Formats: sequence, structure tokens, C-alpha cells
Amino acid sequence: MKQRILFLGPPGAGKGTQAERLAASHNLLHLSTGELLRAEVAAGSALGQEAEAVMARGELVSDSLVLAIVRARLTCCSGGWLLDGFPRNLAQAEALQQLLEEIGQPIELVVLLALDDETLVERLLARGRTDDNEAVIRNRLVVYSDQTEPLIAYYRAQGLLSSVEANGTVEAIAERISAVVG
Ligand code: B4P
Repeated sequence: MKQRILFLGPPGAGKGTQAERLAASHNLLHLSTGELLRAEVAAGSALGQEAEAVMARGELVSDSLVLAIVRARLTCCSGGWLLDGFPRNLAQAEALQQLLEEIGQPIELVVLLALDDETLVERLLARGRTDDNEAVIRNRLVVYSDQTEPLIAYYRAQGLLSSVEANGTVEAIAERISAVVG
């Protein structure tokens, strides 16, 4: 079974939903940069105040801020982990690679959750978070295709990528993911 896993995919593909299940069933540390940032916003910390407006526009929070959060959490633990929503651009992916080399914990598997844009928009509108109105969602999809999608080729070239269809029920998708995790 793979122990160090990364979930990649567009906003609304269900990364958070599936990561939570897999982390619980496989006893992995679940790190969601989106969740961690929302917690900082809710706490009203300096970091949260910096992130809030950026997230509300559907843009990406600065690399240095997100990296600081991930570094603090990954260096604390030696067991398996599941990164959800990070990295989101090439700079973050390269910084992550460097960090993982430092701590001797290379990625074993990248799971790409693939879903068409119209289903993504429907799901996010139904979710109804504050950053889930249609204009912001469309912007997040543009940011995804400009900045995050290049990571598919990056991880494919390293032989780490497995693509999973992210349509259907939560259970059906979870089974497909289990099959690639082993
Ligand atoms: P995230 O929190 O990562 O959220 P997301 O991509 O929108 O959603 P996810 O794919 O996890 O979908 P979910 O399971 O919720 O990012 C939010 C923001 O944080 C970003 O826009 C950015 O500003 C910032 N951020 C985060 N990480 C960053 C980074 N590394 N660098 C810079 N900025 C960063 O599922 C969506 C909905 O679909 C839910 O309502 C769910 O219930 C539903 N759903 C799930 N599976 C379903 C299914 N099979 N069928 C029907 N509905 C389903």
C-alpha cells in the first residue's frame, strides 16, 4: 500500500471528500491546505487575514505562506501522509520536492481526480461555501488550468501519476482510488 500520496485535480473534483475517507481508512495524516487556510481565516490570525481576500477571489494564496504551513506539519511526523490541494503550481511542486528530499520521504503516488467543468460548477454551487459563487468558481477553474494543470505532466514524467474518473457516487470513486493505492 502506498503511504505518501498526493491528490491532484480541479476545484470541486472531490479531493477533500475522498482524502478524508482514505486518510481515515489507511491511517494517514491528512493535510488539506484549503482547510488549514480556512482555519486560519476563522481564527482571524495575521496569516488568515492575508489569505481571506485572495481566497474570496478564487486566486492562489502566496507560495511562501502555504509552504510554511506544509513544512511545519510534514516535518513533525514520520508516518504516511496524504496531501490534498497542495501543490497547486510548479513552484510549490519544486519546493515540496526539495522539502521531501530533505526529510527523506519521497512521494509514492499522485492520484489525479478527473471531472468535466460543468459537473464541477454544479457541485461547487451546491456546496455553497463563501468562495462558491459562479464568477469565483469560473475564475478558480481558469487558475487551475493555468497554474495547476501543468503538474499533471510534471508527475506523469516522474512515473507517479494515476488518473481516476471522479464522476459517480462517493463510494464508487473511493473504490477506484483504493484500487490504485493498493
Ligand atoms: P480547496 O479547499 O482545496 O477546495 P476545492 O479545490 O474547491 O475542493 P475539493 O476538490 O477538495 O472538493 P470537495 O471535496 O470539497 O481550496 C480552496 C481555496 O484555498 C483555493 O481556491 C485557494 O484560494 C486556497 N488554496 C488551497 N490550497 C492552496 C495552495 N496550495 N496554494 C495556494 N492557495 C491554496 O467537493 C466539492 C463538493 O462536491 C462538495 O460539496 C462535496 O460534498 C461534493 N462532492 C464530492 N464528491 C461528490 C460526488 N461523488 N458526487 C456529488 N457530489 C460530490
